[in-house]
Amino acid sequence: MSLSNGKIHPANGASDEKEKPFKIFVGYDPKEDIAYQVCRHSILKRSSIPVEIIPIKQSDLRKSGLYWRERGQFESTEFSFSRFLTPCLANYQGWAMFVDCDFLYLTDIKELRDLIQDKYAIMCVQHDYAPKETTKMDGAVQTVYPRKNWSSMVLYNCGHPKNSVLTPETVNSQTGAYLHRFQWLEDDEIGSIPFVWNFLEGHNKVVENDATTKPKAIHYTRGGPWFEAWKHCEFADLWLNEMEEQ
Ligand SMILES: [Mn+2]
Repeated sequence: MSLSNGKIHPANGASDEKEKPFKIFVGYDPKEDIAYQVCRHSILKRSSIPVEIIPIKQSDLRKSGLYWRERGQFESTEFSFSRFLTPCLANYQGWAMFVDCDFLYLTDIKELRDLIQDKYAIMCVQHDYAPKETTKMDGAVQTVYPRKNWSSMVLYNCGHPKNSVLTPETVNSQTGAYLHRFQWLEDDEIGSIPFVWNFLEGHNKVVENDATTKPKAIHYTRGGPWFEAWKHCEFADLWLNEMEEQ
């Protein structure tokens, strides 16, 4: 399979032809290429608005001089820090989304985009969550900290003045705590999105007859079916079906 940058998906619905594509930056790790492909496919297939999906590849960012920090021992993926370049990569204009590659979308991304409110600097699912596992995926150490998982899917108001602090210099030098806890923002500048848009496999639960608990995007945060150890995880069938139909 080949990766294509900046694939533009035409609108399926009756949206304005002049509408700018919604930019979606997906964290890319060469160890999880298939996860990226399936995530991308799951968004494009259901989208009724034009979207532009751009993988955040550390090797490309290093070549272009936007990323130079050394990999720390607590970074479980190649996009642990580079994700915070999202506003920069979107030229500090409009709204753009960042999402980890280990997501599977089950719903039209337009529904998520329609939740955007310009008064916020960012919007995300505000999990109250402490993971039970101490290791994830291929054994990389997992750390526990406040706002865990909040940064895995974020809508960035890239032109918001507060986000201008997210320069390459900041992203390359600041601590994990500063970045992952959004310490450049006040609490009331962070908008909240329903948890079903970052439904944590193994943690969040579907409640029978409660439509508000039905996942719109599944996050295989412990490791997904593309890893041998997780091939029977909850919702594995949905991911495997999506992979096969590509
Ligand atoms: Mn993840």
